[in-house]
Amino acid sequence: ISVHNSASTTVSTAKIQSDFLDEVIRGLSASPKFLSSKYFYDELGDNLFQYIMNCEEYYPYRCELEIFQQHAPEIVAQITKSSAAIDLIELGPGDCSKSIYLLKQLTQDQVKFTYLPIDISTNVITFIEKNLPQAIPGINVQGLNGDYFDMLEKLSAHSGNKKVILFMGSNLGNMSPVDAIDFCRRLRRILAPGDQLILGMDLKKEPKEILAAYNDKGGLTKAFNLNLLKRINRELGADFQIGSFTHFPSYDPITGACRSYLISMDDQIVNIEGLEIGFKKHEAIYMEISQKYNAGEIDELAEISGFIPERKFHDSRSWFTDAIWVAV
Ligand code: AVJ
Repeated sequence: ISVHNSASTTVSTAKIQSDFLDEVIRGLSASPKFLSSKYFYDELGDNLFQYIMNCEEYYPYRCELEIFQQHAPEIVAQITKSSAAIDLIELGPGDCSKSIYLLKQLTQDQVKFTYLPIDISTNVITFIEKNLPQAIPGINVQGLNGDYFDMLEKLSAHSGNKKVILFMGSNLGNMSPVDAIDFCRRLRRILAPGDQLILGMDLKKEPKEILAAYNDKGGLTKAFNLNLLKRINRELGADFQIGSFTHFPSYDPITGACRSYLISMDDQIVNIEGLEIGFKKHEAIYMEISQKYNAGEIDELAEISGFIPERKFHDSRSWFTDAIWVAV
C-alpha cells in the first residue's frame, strides 16, 4: 500500500510498519529496555496529545502560543531583513494554531512567501491544505508529506529562495542532547548561509513545574505512554497486559532531562511476532525524553551546529523560548 500526494511523494506504509516492528524488537531486546516516543502519535495518541496540550499542568503549548501572539511583528522583522521571497518551512506543523500568527503577520506585512509544512502524517497535510487558505485567503501553501530530511532535500534541489525553517513545540527536546546536535547539523547542511531557523524550546525552570507537566493529575500523560503498548498490541499483534505497567515520570534539574518510564509491576512475558520478551518485576522501559535547556545551552547548540544565535523571544514568565538562528 502506498500513499500518493500533491508533492508526488510516495510513503510506503508497509515499510513504515516493518521499521516500527524492527525498532520495537530492538528496543525491548536491549538492556535497559526502551521504546521511541516518535511512535506515540497514532490516531489515539494524537488525540491524547491534544488533551495534554489543554490540561492545566502542561504549560509549554500555552507559553509558545503566547510568544507567537505577542511577538509576531518582531519575528517577521527578524526574518525579512532582506526583501527576497521566503520559503517558510515548518517541521511538524500540527494544526498551525501557533504558526498561524506568524503567517497572518507575514501576509499583513505583504511579504512574499510560500508556506511549506512537512509532516509524516497525510492527515496533517490534507487538513492544512484545506483549512489554511480559508483562514488566510490568498496564502501560498504547499504541503509535503514525508520524512523531514527527505522533503527538505527535495526542496533545496528546486528553490533558490531564502529558507526559514520553523521547528517549534520543543520537539527537539524529544531527542537526547547528542542527537539534537546531529539533527541541527543536518539541518544546517541543507541550508545556505543567511537562511534561518526558528527553534521553540522549553526552558529549565522550577523542577516541580516541569515534573507536574509530565505527571498530570488526570492521568493523560500516563495514558499517552501506555497507548504505545496498546498500539504495539494492535498493530504488531503483541499481548502486553496494559494494567501490569505503571507510569514513572522523572526530572533531573542538573542535566535538564525529563524522562518517562513504564515499569513492569510483575515478572512477566510478552509475545511479539513469535518472540518472547521477559520482564522482571520493577523493570523499566525508557519511553521518552523531553530535554530542558537554558538560554546559554541553546546558544551553544547553535554554535556547535553551524549557526549564529540572533534573537530569542520568550513568554511573560520566561518558561519557554523561540530562538532565531542564522546559518553561517
Ligand atoms: C511533543 C515535545 C511537545 O515533550 O513536551 C507531552 C510531548 N510528552 N507530554 C513534550 C509530550 C508528554 C511533547 N512535545
